Amino acid sequence: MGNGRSTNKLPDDPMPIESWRTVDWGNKKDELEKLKSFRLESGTIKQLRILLCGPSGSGKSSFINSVDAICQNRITGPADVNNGEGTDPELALIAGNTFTLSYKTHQIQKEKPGQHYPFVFNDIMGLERNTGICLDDIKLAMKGHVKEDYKFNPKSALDDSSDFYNKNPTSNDKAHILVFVVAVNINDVANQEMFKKMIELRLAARDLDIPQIAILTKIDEKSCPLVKKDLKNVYSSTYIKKAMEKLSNNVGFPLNCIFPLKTYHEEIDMKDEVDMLILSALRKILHLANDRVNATCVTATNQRANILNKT
Ligand SMILES: Nc1nc2c(ncn2[C@@H]2O[C@H](COP(=O)(O)OP(=O)(O)OP(=O)(O)O)[C@@H](O)[C@H]2O)c(=O)[nH]1
Ligand SMILES: [Mg+2]
Repeated sequence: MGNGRSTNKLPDDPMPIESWRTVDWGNKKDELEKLKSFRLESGTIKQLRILLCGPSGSGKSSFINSVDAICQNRITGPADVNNGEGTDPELALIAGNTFTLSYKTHQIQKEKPGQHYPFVFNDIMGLERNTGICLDDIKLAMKGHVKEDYKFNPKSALDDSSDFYNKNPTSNDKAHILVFVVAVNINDVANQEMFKKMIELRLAARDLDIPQIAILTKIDEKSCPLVKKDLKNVYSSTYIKKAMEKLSNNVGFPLNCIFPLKTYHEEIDMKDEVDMLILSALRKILHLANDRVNATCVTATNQRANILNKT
């Protein structure tokens, strides 16, 4: 009491702590090699589908662009990103402050045109406190019912009579992992409504047997001076640790499923430390998704074998 701070406000990063997670900062070449050699073990799907969700302006589209940039070794921009400052008032009336309006699949090109990594990202409209994407639309996207270019309507979810409704989704259309993209300062502006939406989505993903992970973006913002000065301080920062713990406590992600990073949103050149944080999050995303797909295949094969044995 008496210091004038809101209870949700995180402290300014006063005392660095001992680094509590290891990042091999000099190991980018190896990380990239591992990514290039990543293959799907299961023969049943063509690619892993990574569905991104999270508050509007949290950096979903920027994350996709950053993965693409790392894979191309140059700054690229397949997904449209908005400068959060100047949202068109007309657009804000329709969709709040969210910039991405449609369901888009982004492939990531390998060295040669026509060759792609065995994973895709799905970018969607952002969550907003009172408007933004309907949660039911995200659930439909998880199940593979949403077709490419569907324009989200914050007032009502996709109807099964729409041309954009995929009535018979295959295992390729379904999401294989749900990635929550959350800006580090969500805890400063914490609103229970947003956390409630994220919890509902986590539970829906759990019920569909889709693993979930969170990435904490914008760790370079001025609220975190230690990390702004040097990204390598990320796991020595009290501010980042507390932000991760609050996200974990409020939405339920285990700490080892939360990855702090910054995206390429202002740079014109690549930086190894930016790449390393993104690559370590991506490695976890791919392994979690791939492991779950493999486990599902084994279960399905066993079930088929049981049925055959009984007949
Ligand atoms: N400081 C900082 N800014 C970022 C970072 N990532 C994204 N931004 C900025 O945040 C704003 C929103 O980024 P987007 O990638 O469009 O966010 P989004 O989640 O796709 O937003 P919607 O499509 O509106 O839901 C842009 O101005 C970005 O430049 C980051 O890691 N650090
Ligand atoms: Mg976007």
